[in-house]
Amino acid sequence: MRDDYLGTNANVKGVSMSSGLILYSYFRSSASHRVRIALNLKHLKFEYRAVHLVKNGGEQYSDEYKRLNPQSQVPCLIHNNQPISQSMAIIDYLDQLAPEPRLLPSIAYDRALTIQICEIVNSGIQPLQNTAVLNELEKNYGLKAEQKTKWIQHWIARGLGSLEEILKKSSGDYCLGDQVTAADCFLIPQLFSARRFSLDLTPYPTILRIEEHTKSLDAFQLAEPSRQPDFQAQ
Ligand SMILES: N[C@@H](CCC(=O)N[C@@H](CS)C(=O)NCC(=O)O)C(=O)O
Repeated sequence: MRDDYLGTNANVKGVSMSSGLILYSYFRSSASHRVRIALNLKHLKFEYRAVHLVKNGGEQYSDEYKRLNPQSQVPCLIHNNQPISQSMAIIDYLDQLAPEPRLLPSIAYDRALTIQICEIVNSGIQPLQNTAVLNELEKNYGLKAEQKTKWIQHWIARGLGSLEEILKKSSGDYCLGDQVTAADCFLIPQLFSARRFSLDLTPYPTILRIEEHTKSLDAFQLAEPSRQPDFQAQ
């Protein structure tokens, strides 16, 4: 067991709930949102530690946080003093730790389809709207606010368009039939970002139908950005 990762966290606000799991998160981070849903679905209590991605140039760049995640991104889950970053890896880990409900299905094709849906969000949409990418576009390529919004809308629409086609075939109440999977954990937070950037979601009726079903689940409600201790209205 490593005990050299966790410092005093002078720069991050903690809300202690006395359990072995600690989640470094930012209320608006869609990747953190995915993990919050997964933890809630599995009824795993966790201590929430907020990392403000904007304040003071971003707390994710502090030396203290970089010891946990050298990539300077949230989320980062700590278990047994060991850090895990990348929401896909975290959710896979949680599936090993607490197998019910299983978020990555055991049937090979269902598992592949789940990961396919997750990755469309994880590598096809979210990285293109990440804070660091947007800052780079602004700073070194001169993009103005309006152009950045168009850029974001373009990539989200492209990703949601392909998801809509896949989900027409794969979904029941949720992305894969009537069982909640990791695919739902990835899809729903992306819709919060889509709305934040004023994307018209009417071309995606299947996605909106799935979202309606998740809205009735506590695990999804409690994971929403507005329910987090570091939430700030804008
Ligand atoms: N693929 C990563 C994405 C992580 C990520 O991009 N996190 C964003 C917030 S959603 C972040 O920390 N951004 C900070 C920055 O860009 O400086 C995951 O799934 O965990």
